[in-house]
Amino acid sequence: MQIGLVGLQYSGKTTLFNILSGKDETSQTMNQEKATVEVVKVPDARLDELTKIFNPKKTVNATIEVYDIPGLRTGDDGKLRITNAFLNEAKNNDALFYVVRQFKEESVLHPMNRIDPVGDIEFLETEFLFNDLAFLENRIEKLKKDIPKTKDEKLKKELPVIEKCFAHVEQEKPLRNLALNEAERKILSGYQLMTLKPLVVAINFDDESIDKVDEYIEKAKELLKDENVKIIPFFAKLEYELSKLSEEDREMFMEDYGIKESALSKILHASYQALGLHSFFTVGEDENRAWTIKKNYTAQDSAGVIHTDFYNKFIRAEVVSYDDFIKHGSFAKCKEAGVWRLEGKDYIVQDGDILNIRHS
Ligand SMILES: Nc1nc2c(ncn2[C@@H]2O[C@H](COP(=O)(O)OP(=O)(O)OP(=O)(O)O)[C@@H](O)[C@H]2O)c(=O)[nH]1
Ligand SMILES: [Mg+2]
Repeated sequence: MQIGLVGLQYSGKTTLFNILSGKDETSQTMNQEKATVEVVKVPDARLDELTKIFNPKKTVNATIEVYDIPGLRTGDDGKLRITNAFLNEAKNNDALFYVVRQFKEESVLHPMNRIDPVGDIEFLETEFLFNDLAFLENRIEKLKKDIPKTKDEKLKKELPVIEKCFAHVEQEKPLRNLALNEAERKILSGYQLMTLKPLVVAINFDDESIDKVDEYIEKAKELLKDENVKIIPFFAKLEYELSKLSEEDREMFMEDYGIKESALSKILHASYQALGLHSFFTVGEDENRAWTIKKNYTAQDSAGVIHTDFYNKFIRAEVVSYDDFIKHGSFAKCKEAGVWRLEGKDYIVQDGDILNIRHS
């Protein structure tokens, strides 16, 4: 799974990226031209607990790939707009994170000379809408030209879907708010439409503005009018400083500043939520591991995430929920208590299930 940090120049993306990856500021490349990627471990207290119990040779956390994409900057004509290089980097991600700037710092330029996080969100939304609109318009034109000349039923099926999207985007509404069925989503899946991607908005505050957080979040919500978009505040500079402290000191300072959850944890939770993801576990002497799956994955789909062979040769899944396991302490006790189950291929795996796949 890949998430991309996008925004205007100097909004704090690389600073945030360095917090996520635990990197030092010295490795931060200013004025970088290309996106940088980091594989970030997803912390999971439940997995840590299972490791204490099983003491395996290896514990493997779920991971998420974070792309730090260079921000939009003004061109030679003094105008700020999206470039193809930027779009190509942004398009490859499963979800987008808008990183916008509230922090005030005279020594750090803003490409539009303003501190207006909600205005910056609006700018990004408008640019992406415009981009999708142009793509959809071209696609409709092409389909209308090609359909009379071909027997390809696929093209005929595609046209109404593209037209439906076009009508929506034309009203300046992002595609993530449009109701689409599975077949329609499949048709669109290859096109990497920007406003169809799940979105999280991260506002970068300075520590003097902690009391203004709610106000800005309300304004951003009003602008986006979308229940599905999570808006999270973070404090890049402050949290970067804190990330260098010992865990104990960090927790103390976070409490002092009224920061309840670290940027890392907030971002990972928001990504899971935006993408409709959760985790299941496998345990054993050799390895304990957390696996990331979509919330609607069946036992067989989940087996396939471990290994394609497990999908093809799936027989049954042995299932115990994490809570039941902790309550009873061992698989044998779970069996006695009747909470150890054998489930078939269509069982919908729940967050925290401990699975053992039986296969031929
Ligand atoms: N005072 C203050 N400075 C910050 C904050 N966040 C970032 N900065 C500074 O702003 C400058 C730009 O931050 P970056 O994280 O490099 O910004 P970016 O979004 O990666 O910029 P581009 O990659 O050029 O798009 C750096 O000098 C940071 O130290 C903040 O919360 N407060
Ligand atoms: Mg950067």
